[in-house]
Amino acid sequence: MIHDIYHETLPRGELEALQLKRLQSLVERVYHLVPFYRRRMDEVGVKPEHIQTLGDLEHLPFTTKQDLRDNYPFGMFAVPMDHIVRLHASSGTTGKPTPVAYTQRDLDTWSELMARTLAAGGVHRGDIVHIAYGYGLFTGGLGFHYGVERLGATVIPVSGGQTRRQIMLIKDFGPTVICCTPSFALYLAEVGEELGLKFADTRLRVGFFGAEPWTETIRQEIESRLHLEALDIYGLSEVIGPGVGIECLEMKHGLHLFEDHFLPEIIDPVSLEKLPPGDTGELVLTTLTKEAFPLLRYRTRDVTAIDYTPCRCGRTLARIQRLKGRSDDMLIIRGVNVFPSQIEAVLLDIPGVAPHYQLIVEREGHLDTLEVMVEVDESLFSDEVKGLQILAQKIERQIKDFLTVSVKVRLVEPRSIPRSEGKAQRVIDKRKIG
Ligand code: DLL
Repeated sequence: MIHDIYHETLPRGELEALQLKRLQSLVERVYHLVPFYRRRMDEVGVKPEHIQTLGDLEHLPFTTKQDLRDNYPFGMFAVPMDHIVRLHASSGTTGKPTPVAYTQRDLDTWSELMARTLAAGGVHRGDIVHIAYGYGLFTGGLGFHYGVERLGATVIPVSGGQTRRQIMLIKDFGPTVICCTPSFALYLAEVGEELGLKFADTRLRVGFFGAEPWTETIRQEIESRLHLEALDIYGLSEVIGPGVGIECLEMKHGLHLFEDHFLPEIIDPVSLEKLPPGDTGELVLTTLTKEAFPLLRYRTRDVTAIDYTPCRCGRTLARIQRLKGRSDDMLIIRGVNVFPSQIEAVLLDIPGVAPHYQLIVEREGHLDTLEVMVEVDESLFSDEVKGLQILAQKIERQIKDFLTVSVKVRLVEPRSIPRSEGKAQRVIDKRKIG
């Protein structure tokens, strides 16, 4: 059952008419209710009545994470506090978190979007859904929770942590669906196998993995070890949480964006020019329906490309490609742009190398160094040192070939890189600290 099939399959003309109507009402609201937006719009001389077509979006100012920080904590909210029924906060890598707010209607919209997300993966009433995303200020746990309830399926609100206990619940409660970060899925596979659980014997059928970058190779690994279909789900707290984009089962080639609620653009992160469909750039999102915390042209910093061609599943919603990284956490190593996911792709193509790695960036004198710490299989590790050296050199060569950057590879024992029960910390950039 697809919940809101009407909005998922609208002909483009009708969808755009709806988007324009919603955009006009949004701009009207933020101009009158949020001093920050009024100031920004006045600065560029745009009034709400100037928004006559979707193309006029380009005249509106961007909003950045820095703007949210500058208005900390509640300066960007568009309704009085007594209309706000929920606060969450984004994880925030530096300093204070960014609070985000929901009215009751926002929670209804979010639940509906999450029900649509789950339905895109074939989830229905009668399914049992194991939610191992963290519950709390993070939007993952509660976002999924309300979506499952809206759909009428059964929730197991496990949250993060207690991995061995989670394995027991997967065995005993028989969930058919699992939701967690891709790195935690691999950790569950590892612990489950250690405890003798045969995932093929569980009832798990489909998983919703997101909240951090991952690759096709990791997808294949999760699918084969957990014996399920692994779908990529995208979202960010500032925009709503999970429930912004989801792959459908028919075509795991891009994530459908819920365009009836979020208006996408792809821009060049340097020139800020809008890019045509198919070009890779930074995703910018405008929330069309949110009441408490609306955003105009929010720069997500997530790098992807957009495709408006129809999907075999029948949805007319545009698709974004699996995220390629972020325009702000992109590492620049001696002048070369490096996305951690590119290094991961190289590592995962090498037999004997585990999908657990960490990148350590340092500066020696004026030179950046990038060390790739990666776990290898037990069997390799018990080999003689010579064999390990040859393997390390091989990886160094392949990374050099692929990325044109020289790195130092350090092979470490299985399980020596700290596991995370939420998002994996892939990059340690020591250049910023000292
Ligand atoms: O991670 C919301 C979420 C929860 C999404 C559960 C999916 C599942 P934040 O903590 O605000 O919100 O982090 C948002 O995480 O801007 C991306 O850089 C990254 N991210 C989210 N989903 C994906 C994905 C949640 N599927 C930030 N692939 C975003 C790659 C992702 N990166």
